[in-house]
Amino acid sequence: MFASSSTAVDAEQSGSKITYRHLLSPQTLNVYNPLRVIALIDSDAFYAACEQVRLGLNPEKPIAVQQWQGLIAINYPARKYGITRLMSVTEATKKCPELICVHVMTYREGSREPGYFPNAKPSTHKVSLDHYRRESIKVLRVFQSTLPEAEIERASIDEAFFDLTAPVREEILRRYPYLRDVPSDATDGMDSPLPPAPVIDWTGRGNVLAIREGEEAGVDGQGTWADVALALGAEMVHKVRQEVHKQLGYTTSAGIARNKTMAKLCASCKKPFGQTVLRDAAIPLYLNPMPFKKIRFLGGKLGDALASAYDAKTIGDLLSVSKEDMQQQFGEESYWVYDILRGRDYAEVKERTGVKSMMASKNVRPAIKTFSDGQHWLRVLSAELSLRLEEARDLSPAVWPKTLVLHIKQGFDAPRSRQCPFPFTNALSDEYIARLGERLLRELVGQGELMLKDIINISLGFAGLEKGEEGQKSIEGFFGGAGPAAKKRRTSERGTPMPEASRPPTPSRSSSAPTSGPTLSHKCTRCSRVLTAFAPGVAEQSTQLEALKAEHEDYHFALDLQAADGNLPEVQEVRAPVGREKKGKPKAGKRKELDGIAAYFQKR
Ligand code: TTP
Ligand code: CA
Ligand code: CA
Repeated sequence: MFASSSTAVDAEQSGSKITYRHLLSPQTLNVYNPLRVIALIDSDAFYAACEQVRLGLNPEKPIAVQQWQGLIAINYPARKYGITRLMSVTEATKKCPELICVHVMTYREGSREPGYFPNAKPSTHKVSLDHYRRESIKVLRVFQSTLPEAEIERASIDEAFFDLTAPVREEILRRYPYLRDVPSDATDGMDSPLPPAPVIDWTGRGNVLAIREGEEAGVDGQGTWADVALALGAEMVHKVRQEVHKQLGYTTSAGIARNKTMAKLCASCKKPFGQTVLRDAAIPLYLNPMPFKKIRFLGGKLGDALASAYDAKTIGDLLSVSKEDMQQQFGEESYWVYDILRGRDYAEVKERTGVKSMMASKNVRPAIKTFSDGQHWLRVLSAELSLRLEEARDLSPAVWPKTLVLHIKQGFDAPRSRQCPFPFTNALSDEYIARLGERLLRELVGQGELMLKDIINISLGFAGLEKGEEGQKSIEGFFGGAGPAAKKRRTSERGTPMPEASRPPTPSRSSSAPTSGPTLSHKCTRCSRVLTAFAPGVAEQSTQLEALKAEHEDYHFALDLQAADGNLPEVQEVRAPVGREKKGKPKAGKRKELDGIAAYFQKR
């Protein structure tokens, strides 16, 4: 009935052993449950869609979002003209003269809010993704309100994973109430297999990937209870996607499968505004011919090493490699590669808790040569940070950062940073942040006007964002709270001198000691970027480093997705780690040089 184990599907996934326990026992509600349903929803041409909706443009018109002279998002009507990401505006308008190009919002010195400023230039302005972040939160809210029972993990600015196992289980029991009780004559009790599954009508549930070559996808409705679970999950996903479209005007695409990797992979099969279901039995036909570099985490050096060690290109090419062989070549932990090649992935969908840090960063072109240049960029970065902190406080009023951190990168030197406490104030302003930032900069570069070495990246960030004391919240409440009224009040205060009590304190030597002491850092094995935690305590640093790593992984995730489409974009301002991507072929295949799988990536 199903593919043999040598091709892809293990017994657990085949559905042949689905029992009452899998459906009824709370203990089986875990990543190994064969009735597990995971979805990934990704917004179509997200930034372009945000601009189309914001400007009230006809969605059929070709629209692209530009950052300086390059394009970073292209809607589907524009893609028909062969316009791709990172094409220049000139080249794109040659291909499609009616293309509507919207420049991303920017911060410029002197303006408190980012705006759609004409003549935005990298030498004076900084890209702002605030509008897209806000829209992304709105989409998340619709997800949460439409599917309150689902576990939702925001995976990047425009996509989220859903664990639908629990709501799907409820729905199975609602529609097929005869499954609620184990039949009295079932010899193995809870471990007895479920009765045969009903024939599934896949109509309206999306693009259903075929099990066999030549099969008209989705026609074969006879399946397992695992397929029924996917079909019900697909209904839920369809509903939530319609809701996003109705409420916000954004189209999304989705993948529905047994796990995160498979859901992510098949989500791009029917773009735009489509969804795809990958049943367990359809995994071999879908996966085996695929270049394995398309898979999350196998796109980089590890993928290169696998290709060279086994002279392989596709997933199918690697299926003959035994687990033992792989472990010998790539270390103990390569079991997950072995699993992924067979469509198995046991990573959890984890709701991410609130932000712990935020950072505004700028790769400066031209480089900062004088202290006044530095002041200019600090004011631009402070405007962004202050807005983002206000927004975070609108969502969660008592949140306040413990520290302000400044990183600079001078030439090829390793980045350096200083930090100081960030005292609470009722009158948060750009100036409040910028003045502290200036003092940190002074500590890093000394008193002169001329920099000894050009600064090529400057990043200002908050760390240790936590809910403050209750008292702080109530004082804030006394002054009008952190909601819209407070926002208005703060806005009206802009430009007026800061009251004495809310002036930033002078950072003391000890409070702004270099963070180079016991700082936790992590070197990304894919791009060699060094991620450094800068929170004050070791425990906080460890949490922060995890968050930075997760964010950085998302960044590669997005790049991998794009690579799957045939382009490899390099965008500097989307996320802001300091450093540069290193290129070059790894030496692969030799045990000594590999040092296990750890040489290629960080354990998930
Ligand atoms: P993606 O989801 O990768 O792409 P997309 O939403 O534009 O298009 P698709 O329909 O194929 O999903 O990225 C989401 C947004 O992130 C995108 O609209 C712009 C931004 N982005 C960049 O700025 N640079 C990049 O390199 C990538 C990959 C994305
Ligand atoms: Ca997208
Ligand atoms: Ca995406």
